[in-house]
Amino acid sequence: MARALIVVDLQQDFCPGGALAVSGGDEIVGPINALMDHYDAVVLTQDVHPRNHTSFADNHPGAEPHQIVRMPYGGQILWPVHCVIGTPGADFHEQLHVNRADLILRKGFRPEIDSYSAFYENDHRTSTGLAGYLRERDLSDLSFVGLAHDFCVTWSAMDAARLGFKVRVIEKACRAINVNGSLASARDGMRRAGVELV
Ligand code: VGL
Ligand code: ZN
Repeated sequence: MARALIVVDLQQDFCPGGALAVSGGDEIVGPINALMDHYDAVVLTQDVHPRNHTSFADNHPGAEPHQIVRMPYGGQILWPVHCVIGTPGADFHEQLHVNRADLILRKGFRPEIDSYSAFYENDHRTSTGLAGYLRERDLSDLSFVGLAHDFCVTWSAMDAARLGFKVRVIEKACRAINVNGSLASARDGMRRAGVELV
């Protein structure tokens, strides 16, 4: 049984100065680089959206960011335009040790559906293929870090637990968006799903 560090969405747009900046997002880059030495594998996830993505408030006339709309796959929070494919905002933080990655997994590239989790798009059905990759490499012990704690980190960790992986979230190497109590309910959900918070 081997151990993987999964670094979620440590990209320019989620760091201070970015389009969907998470407070203190840049503070975790150094600690995450240091953690990489202690794992058998490093996976980076990258949130990438086409400009016409359905999660952008801009693409819903009259809508504002953080508003919830109904999609065929369920409720969807609308976000500011962020991580548009081919723009600097979609790039990783410039200090992140990207060359240490075994795998860079992109998600959110389909215009009609968002993907918070690194395992499934927001319909909870469309697979990204990550579980298969990890299983084939016998990477069954997973530690999650990155952005945002209460969205992409949480959804990824909960899916991983449901899929039978051993899952830990290293909270000091995460930062949250925290809209409408989202961090508290995220931590609650993770504990109930059997995710270890350290
Ligand atoms: C994320 C909102 C929209 C995240 C991505 O990485 O947590 N949050 N897209
Ligand atoms: Zn996104």
